Amino acid sequence: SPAAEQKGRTDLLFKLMNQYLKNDVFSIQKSIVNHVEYTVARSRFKFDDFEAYQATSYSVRDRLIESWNDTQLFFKDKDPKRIYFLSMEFLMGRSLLNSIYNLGIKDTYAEALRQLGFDLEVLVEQERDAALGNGGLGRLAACFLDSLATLDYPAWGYGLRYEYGLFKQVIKDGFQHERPDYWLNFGNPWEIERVHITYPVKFYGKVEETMRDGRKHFEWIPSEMVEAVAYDNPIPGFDTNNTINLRLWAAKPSSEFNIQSYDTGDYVNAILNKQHAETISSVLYPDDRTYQGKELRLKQQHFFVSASLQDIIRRFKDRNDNINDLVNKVALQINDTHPTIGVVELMRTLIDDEGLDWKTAWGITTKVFTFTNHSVVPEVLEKWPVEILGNVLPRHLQIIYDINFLFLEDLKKKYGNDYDRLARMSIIEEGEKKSVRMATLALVTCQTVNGVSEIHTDLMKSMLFKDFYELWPHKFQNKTNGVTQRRWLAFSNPGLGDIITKWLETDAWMKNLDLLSDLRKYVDDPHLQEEWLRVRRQNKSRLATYIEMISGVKVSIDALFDVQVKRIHEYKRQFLNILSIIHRYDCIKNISPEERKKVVPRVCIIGGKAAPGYEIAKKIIKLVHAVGEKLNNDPDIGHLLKLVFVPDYNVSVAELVIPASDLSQHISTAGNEASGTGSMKFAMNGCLILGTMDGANIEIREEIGHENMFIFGARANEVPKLRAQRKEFQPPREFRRVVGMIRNGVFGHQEHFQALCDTVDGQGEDLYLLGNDFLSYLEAQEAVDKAFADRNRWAKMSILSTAGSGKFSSDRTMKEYAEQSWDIQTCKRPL
Ligand code: B1N
Repeated sequence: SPAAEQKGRTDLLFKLMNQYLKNDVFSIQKSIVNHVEYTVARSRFKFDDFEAYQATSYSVRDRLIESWNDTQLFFKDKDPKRIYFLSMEFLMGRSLLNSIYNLGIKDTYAEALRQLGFDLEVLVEQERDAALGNGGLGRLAACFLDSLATLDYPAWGYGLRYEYGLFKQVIKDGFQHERPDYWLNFGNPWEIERVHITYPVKFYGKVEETMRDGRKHFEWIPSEMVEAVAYDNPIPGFDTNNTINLRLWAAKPSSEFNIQSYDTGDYVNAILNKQHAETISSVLYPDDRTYQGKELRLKQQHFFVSASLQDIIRRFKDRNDNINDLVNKVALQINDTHPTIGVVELMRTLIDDEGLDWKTAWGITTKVFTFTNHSVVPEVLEKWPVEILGNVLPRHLQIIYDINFLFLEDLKKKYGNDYDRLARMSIIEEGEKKSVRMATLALVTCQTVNGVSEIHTDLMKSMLFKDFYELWPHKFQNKTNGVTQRRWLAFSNPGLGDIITKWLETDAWMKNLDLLSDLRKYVDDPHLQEEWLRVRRQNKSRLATYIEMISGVKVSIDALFDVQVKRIHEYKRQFLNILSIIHRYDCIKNISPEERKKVVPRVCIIGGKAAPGYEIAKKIIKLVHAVGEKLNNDPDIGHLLKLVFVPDYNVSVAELVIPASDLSQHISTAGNEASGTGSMKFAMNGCLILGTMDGANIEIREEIGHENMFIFGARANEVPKLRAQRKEFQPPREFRRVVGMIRNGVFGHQEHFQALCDTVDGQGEDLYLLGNDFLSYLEAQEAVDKAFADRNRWAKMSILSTAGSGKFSSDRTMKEYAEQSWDIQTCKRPL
């Protein structure tokens, strides 16, 4: 009978695979060697490091798939309310080490490989970074996924599978050049292509109005259709059986659409025309924080949210019949405004495809979405020209107009004819070129909006979105960012991790970072201080080797490693850092050999990418090289001061640099950095912070103690006034002197730097107040020298930095979102 046959088959399947893959050394070796033969197709008797990396990764992937499958089955069975994290960027970095650590099989893999004649540490270096993000925003999304998996939340990430991630930075002659990031060229073992999970995504065309059941009905007839194909990236949690999913969409030509174009006789051209569909997911836009209005970017946004929503609704319908239950089963988080068109797409789906009336659709949509804002200044808020939006997404523009009409009607009831206010709050910005304000659209349609640090949220309420805060105070929340301590402390700084575990007598801090505060008890213990400094020295020595390799500059590990690594931007003030380095150089040059003996030696390290079109940022990179060239080769200076630029700063380079830094700089003009997350990684690793009262620095200072940080500069509330008085401001003599040195060609290449100097000493310029903050910056630098000269004091401050960084775990951030924004519960798979 069919039933018996079925049972027979089930029994057979159980027999074939009745347990998980084994994780003893021999089983792991077997699976690696099998992959050498059958996946990589090399001989088990002869394979190189890269092939060993590939085979190792495939064997880890097998284990990830087991866990992924079972977790997804468990979620499906329990059908809890799920959180979907929509983001244009996920800056994942490498996966191998992170995966085996999280799965708890790192040591066994290391041993298995050692016996086979390979060094895990070497293999790990073979992996290309997945750089599907620009910086903080993308890396935040990646840290969030790690925490969501670790905390057992029923979560998925959704994004784009860019063929080219963030450009590779190549330095020639001190200038940045951009090269494509061919990260997929040698295959990607960490993704699973789902050839059958595809959705059509529509573009362009027109909207037809008809009557249906006595109601107006709108039908969007697109003129372009592109297929979205799913690629799943398993995200294992740490110390849990849960593995969640990051689903990334790639664009493929639609197989259904436009079939008739083949019948015109021009078969070859019909195919070539379809090829351009794939360009939608081909490249990540580098962030230059100026709104560019590129049509392809809008298409990327719509492409990924439309595919994601179709996928989410399909999954919802597997288990639910009533679309109104969506609000109980689905939470949609939008990472900045980039996925905001998804709100409109959901309205469109509910009304046009599901046949709901406006009110019902609105009721659902406005309950499922929550929005995180990541910017402080209004100039960078995303807007789309009505013309472009209406052309690419005609039905969406209609819906946006309808939303805006109803919203403004409501506002009029409240504010009467306060037209200034209505114009400010309208989703549509009037003017020569009308445009859609995406942040306003998100504010009007989302259940909550949050900032990413306390000061940022305060500024959102009092400046950026003041009108909206007055209207809907209950919508506003703060969620201070965090980072995952697994990747950023435990795995990238195992030496320090071991010390922490030893002194706390537990490794529970890996899941509960608040425990770090117990280190305070031992801060004066000379043994702890000794061990602490020893590991930090080892890390510095690793970095020194790397620096010599990339730049040829030999640096002393006794020197203070002073680091500023982040995207290059005027508001982040790398230029201020360079000016103080020049000042230091100038001082050393002008003192006696006797006095020089008292100077605390420094290695200044700067790294980061400039957006390809951001000329001033590119000049800053050139200046770092020019100044470095001069002082690294000055025999008067010797080891007292070095300046090196770390090229192509990315997640992997960060993992090397952060554990080896003594001091890190987060010196944005107050009121400009929404949060900053690099600072949290440095603090966790026992690196001291030199910073302004901006973004998360303020909260870090609260946690670590002001006496353990070096804070300087104007406060956010003083900045507007100082800016207004720029014309009258006379920068201090010291400032004028160092800028003058650049202008006068002390570092050569004069012609390149005039425009850069103009930004700080031109009449009424210096928007970022470098001149205003210069003296207090120099004072803070002096305080740094003094503290570093006292070994014990520095050790103590370093330990207290780590001890005070418990709050900055992304686990804490994710719990806050889960409880205050998404209203979701954990869903932990038993083994
Ligand atoms: O988001 C990070 C914050 O820690 C940083 O302070 C903030 O600058 C960063 C357009 C952005 N804000 N906006 C972006 C990225 C790409 C793009 O195309 C804007 N990134 C941030 C995490 O909260």
